Formats: sequence, structure tokens, C-alpha cells
Amino acid sequence: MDEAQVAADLKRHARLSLGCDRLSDSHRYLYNALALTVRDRLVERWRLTREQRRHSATRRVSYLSLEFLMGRALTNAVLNLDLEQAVREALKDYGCQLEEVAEAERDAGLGNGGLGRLAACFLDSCASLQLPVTGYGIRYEYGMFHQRIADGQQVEYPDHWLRDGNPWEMECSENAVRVSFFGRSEYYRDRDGRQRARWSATQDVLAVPYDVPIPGYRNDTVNTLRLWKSEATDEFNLQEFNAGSYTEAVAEKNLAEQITMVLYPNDASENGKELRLRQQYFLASASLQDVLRDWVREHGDDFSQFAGKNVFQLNDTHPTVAVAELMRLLMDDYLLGWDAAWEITRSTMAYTNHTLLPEALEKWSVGLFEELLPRLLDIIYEINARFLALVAERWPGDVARQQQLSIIEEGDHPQVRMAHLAIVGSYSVNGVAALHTRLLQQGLFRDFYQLWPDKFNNKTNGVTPRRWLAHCNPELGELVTEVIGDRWITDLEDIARLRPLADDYSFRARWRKIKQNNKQRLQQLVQRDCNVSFDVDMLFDVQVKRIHEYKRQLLNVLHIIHLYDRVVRGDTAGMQPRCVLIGGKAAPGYAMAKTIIKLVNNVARVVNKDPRLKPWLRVAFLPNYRVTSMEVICPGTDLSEQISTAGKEASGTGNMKFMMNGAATIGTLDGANIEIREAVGEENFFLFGLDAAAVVAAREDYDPEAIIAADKDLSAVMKLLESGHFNMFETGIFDAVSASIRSPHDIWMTAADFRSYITAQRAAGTVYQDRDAWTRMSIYNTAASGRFSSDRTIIDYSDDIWRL
Ligand code: GL4
Repeated sequence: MDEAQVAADLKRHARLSLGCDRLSDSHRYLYNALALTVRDRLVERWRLTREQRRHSATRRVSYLSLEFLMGRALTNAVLNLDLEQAVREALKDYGCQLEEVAEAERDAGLGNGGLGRLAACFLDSCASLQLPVTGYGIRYEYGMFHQRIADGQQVEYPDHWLRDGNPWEMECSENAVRVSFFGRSEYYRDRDGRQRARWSATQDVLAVPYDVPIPGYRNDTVNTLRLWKSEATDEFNLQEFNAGSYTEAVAEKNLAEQITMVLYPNDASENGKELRLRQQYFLASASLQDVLRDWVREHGDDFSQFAGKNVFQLNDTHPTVAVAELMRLLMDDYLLGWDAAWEITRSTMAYTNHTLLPEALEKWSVGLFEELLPRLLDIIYEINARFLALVAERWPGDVARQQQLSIIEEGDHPQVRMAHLAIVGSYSVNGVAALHTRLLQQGLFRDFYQLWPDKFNNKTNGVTPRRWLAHCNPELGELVTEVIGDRWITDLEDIARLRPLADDYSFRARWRKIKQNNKQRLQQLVQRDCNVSFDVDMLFDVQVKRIHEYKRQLLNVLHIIHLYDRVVRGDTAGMQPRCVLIGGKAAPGYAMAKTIIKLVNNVARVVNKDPRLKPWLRVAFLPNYRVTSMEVICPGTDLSEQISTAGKEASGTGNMKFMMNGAATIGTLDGANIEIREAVGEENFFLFGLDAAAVVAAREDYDPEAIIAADKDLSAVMKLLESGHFNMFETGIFDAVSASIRSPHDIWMTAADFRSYITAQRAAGTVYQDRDAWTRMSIYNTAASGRFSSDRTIIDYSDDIWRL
């Protein structure tokens, strides 16, 4: 029945909503008409979900994140609403495939990488589990930059993703709130003689919410992602207007609107720009005001039950100024005393840490805070004074400990340590994989752990099996459903029932056929975007993720050069032919990461143009890696590269997507790799390298020159790299790369893991040559991926932290 209705709605939206006469002329119009058609089916469920929540007594969660890497919405909504049949039928009238129409949608790239995509997977899981969780984020006008490769080098282009309109957002101007900046704190006594504060002479901007529907999987629940856009307030113009400068007043609009103009493209490194702090405060303040306003609407100014009914989950330190902002709102606006406000704050805030890298730990200069957010700084000082009194009680006379723990880092340029503010101000601190949480407890946050052991907990990451299996790998999904039923889609542990089928010859043959089809799709993508010909009979070896030294794309390149060297020397006995794909963006200011991209491209060019290499090795760098490319990449991958220096990758989530789609992993004992290996069994995982403890120990007397000298393969690789073989008319461009490998201070320890990496790669190649053995391993990987569903992660958050 819905088939006819979908077709009719499509036609109606084309005519009445879009004013378009000939839909079939453009996929863009068809996409928009289809998006509106699907959206219609969301809005009523959305209203009902909100309605139900209003009358329910449960706690609600606000997930605060500067990043939500959503990717495309249309196909996701079609899957979750079970509209595929109807939509395909309706599109026949236009001679169109759903896949083609879906291509017209631009990725919502409001995030950098793993951290932002995790937030997106969490939203899908919360809606699918029908949990009352609202995402709060920023509606960046420009998302993650578009990457092109020119002459082997990354070039960034702005991502104006909203240019053609966004059918998935609903502006709610009636719910706009004001956010203040600058000005000063004022203290006064109220009528009862109580000391109070207010923030005066501020410059305000408006935060206007845009709501995005988040459909659960076939359960009629539609949750909300609320994204804030900054706009100028009206009185701005008025003041200036009266002063006779109307145009200048209108120009002020720009200043206010700058706040949400662009996503900062740094992953796992801070950049300390003032505008970034404005974004953080803007998000925190607008979101908290929104929740408090709702509360007051229902309960008046009685906050006694507030903490029992609300949680704010802070996605890394980025929104952590929320700790101080909640104090301010409760005290200055709602007139609570310090103790009552603090009790509410420290029992509603929960903090997730996503990295141990020191360069990513946010600190803001006290001077900047004082100017931009003076009232907030007062509150932070007071929180710190009371906290340090506690520290002094616990460790009397231990001044060093006070300095280490203090929220304020003293010195010539005092700084606010956002992680310390987050830990002090919240009731839960979690890491994102078992090893990562252990390292937080024993290393970075050791003193805090001693003080409050019960605050700390682990929540191993996960990814949504809807997007990352059912949607992106429909053939495999259908095979799985055929043999074990479709329960896995909402309860991924059930996929373990696949395991015995690895012994079934004909099942393996079908599994293999699907992998071949998916490799073909990937081969086409590589042909189109890289102009490199991959061969689906070769092993597809893939590393896609942000380019970062700790992720060691460089180690991968050394392996490629080693294979090249072997082929050129004629040492190909037992060698497995491979296609190596590398993709990812470098932060625009990260010179070494950009050099690594250039190196991959130069090596690829030398390899691909040499006819001797053609039967053995092909290499491509995929430009503009994003959510939508991963949807083609992970189903078509044989071998997943998870080769970070142990102790550096907090969790990883790409590793989980690959595993779910039947790739084997070559990896270090880092992040969630450890748990992946435990789940699939060590015989089905290509392990190499130093573990986290050994990395720390080896650093003491690390001597890469000696390692290189003692390893003739590595010597040969370094020689090729340093001979200019890959940079003929570009003298010296890779000097920094080879110098870093040779440096005793190379904290990424690339040379240390070279030999065991090469050995593990060989082992993978050998297993691949045994088709049945490899297919078994592939099936075992998918079958063991149950634990890595974000549904499991969210159930853990819900049980232990949110207590929903
Ligand atoms: C990250 C980690 O680097 C990554 O390992 C993890 O999977 C992800 C989600 O928890 O968070 N931290 C930062 S910062 N960026 C990330 O992607």
C-alpha cells in the first residue's frame, strides 16, 4: 500500500514543494523530492516520540559533542523505516536506481574522524534502543574540508555542504536562546542579603536550533540531533543604527555568524584558536539553557529532582566548559546557592576521554578566558580552590601533587586544563577501550584515579551494524539473514551463530563470491577516483583513517617499498600479489602528515608505472576519504591495517567496521585491537609489534640506526627512500621522513616494529593463498564482531553511567 503512496508523495513534492516539472532530468531534484517524501514519514513519529517522552518519568541524556560525522541521511532513513521496496518501486517511473539518487546527497561532514563518527553511531543506537538521548552539536556552515590531490599533494577546498539546502533539518527559531561573551562579573547582595553575581555588559549572540531527525531501526522512535547556528541579535543593529551607521550595524552580523561558520579540521590535536573556545562555549551554553528551560517549563524553579532526571555526556573535553556554565546558570539565573548548584553539576556531568596524546589535551589560556568568559573564569577559580582544599586534606603538605592536579596550570602563561575541569566536575570518567582506560588510570589521570577510583570506568567503542553492515554490504547482510535470521541487525551478538557455517563448503563459496562482488565495487571506486587499476584477484590491503604519525601510515609505506624492492630484485617466491589502498585527510597545518600523503602518492606512481610490478603490486591513495567512501571500502577489504604505535590509538572504530565486513586485521596490541583479537581468536589475527609496555621500555635506549644496520631489508628500503628514487625532480622533500625514522627520539618507533610487521604481512599473504583458510578467517571475523556493535556500547553507558 505504501508503494503507491510513496510514488504519489514523490510526485506531489516535486510539483508543490520544489516546483519542478520534469523530475527525471536531474538526480538532484529527485533526491530532494525523495528526501521530503521520506521525511514526511519521520515527522509524525518524531512528534509522537517527543510527546511520549514528555509524559515519561525517565532520565534524559544530552550528548554534547562538537562533532557529529553523520554522512548521508537518505539511505539510512530508508533502511531504518523499511521503505526500500516502496522507494525502488516509485523510482522505476523515473528510470532511476535508488543508489544513483542517493549519490546526489552530500555527506554531512560535521566531524574529523573517529570521535565524530562515534557520536553518529551512538545516535543511531540510542534511537534503535528507544533511549531518550538528544544529541547537541553545532551546525557548521562548512564541514570537514574537501581533499583533492594535486601533484601528489593534499589541497583543501571548502565544504559548503548546505549550498543546495538540507531537507533533513528543521529550523526552530522559537527555541532560540542568547549566549553571552565578554563583559564583566558584578557582585551584589539580593534582598535577603545573600551574595550574588551577574555577568554584565556582555555582547550577545543568538543560538538558533536546527533539529535533525534520528530514526530508530524499525521501531517508530525518532530522536533528535539539535544543531545550533549562531546569529546576530536584533539590538546590535539598533544601537548602531541610531548612531547613524546602519550598514556597519548590519556588517556586525558577520561577527556573530562566524562562530558556527567552520569546523576546525584537527583530529587528536588542539589548535588553541579563540574562535574555537567561542564555539565550545556557544554549544555548552545554548544546550544547557535549552535543557533548563524545558525543566522550568515542567517543574518551575524546583531543581531538587533535576539531577535524578538529567545527564550531560561530554564527548571529550571540547564541551567541558559546560561544567562551569551549569554552575553559572543555576546560581546567577536560577538563584541556587553554590552547594546546591555544585551537587547538581557533579551528579549530572559525565566525561568521555578519547585520547592520551598530550598534543590533544585542551588547555585554554587564563587571559583568554578572562576576556571572553570572565564570569566563567571566576567560577572555575572557585571550583579549583575547593578542589585543592580536598587534595590538601588527602595529601597534607604535598604541594607538588596540588600543582599536578590543579585545574589551573601555573607559570608565565597560566592555563585552564579542561580535562581536570571535566574530571573534577563530573561523576563518571570513561575511556573508550580496555587498554585505554587502564592507561588513563595508571598514567595520565593516576592521581585523580587514586582520589576517586569509582569515577573511572571503561566503555569500549562500537559501530552501528545498520549502516556498517546492513546498509553498506546488503549482499552479505542478506546472506547472513538467510542463514540465521535477521535478529543480528538489532542484536549483533546473534551473528556468532555464523561461526559453524565456516565449515560448510558451499557457504564459503557464497561468502567468497560476495566478497569478490564488493571488491569489484571498490575496484571501480579506485579506478574512478585514483585512476589506478586494482585486480579483484589480488589481496586488497587497506588503511583508511586520518593521517597521523602515531597511526603509522609510514610503516605501511615502508612495507610497500620493501615489496617493490623484492619484485625488482626478483625475490618473488611465495609472494602474494596485493593492491594497497591508503586514504585519509591531514590536518591543514600538520606538515609531516602532508609529507606522508605526498610520499604515498609518489611511491604509488613509481610502482604503478613499472610493468614488472603489475602482477605483484598496485598502490593507490584515495582522495577525500569520508563516511560515504568507507561504505564502499570496508565491504571490499581483505586485510585491515591497524598498525598504530601501541598505547597511542585510544580505541579505533574503523577496525570494527572492517571486521564486521569480514576483513582480517593486521595490527598491534593497541586500543580495541586487543579486544578484537580476543574475540576472534589469536589464530585469526595478524599480530605484530611491541606492546604498550614494551614501547615505553624500548624508548629508554632506542637506537634505530642499529636496527636499520642489522636488517638488510630495512636497509634496502631506507636506501631506496633516501636515494631520491621516489622524488626524482623533487630533491630533499622526504628528508624529514627518513630523518624521523632514524631518530632515537622517534616516539612512534617505526623502525622498531618493521621486522615483525614484515613477518606478519608475509603470514597474511600466505594464508590468503589458501582460499578456504582465508574465507574461514573472514567468516570468523564477522561472526566475532558482535561485541563491537554500538548497541552494546550504548547499553553499557545506559546501565552504568546514565542509569536509564
Ligand atoms: C579518537 C581516537 O583517536 C580513536 O582511537 C577513537 O576510536 C575515537 C573514538 O573514541 O576517538 N580520539 C580523538 S581526539 N579522535 C579520535 O578519533
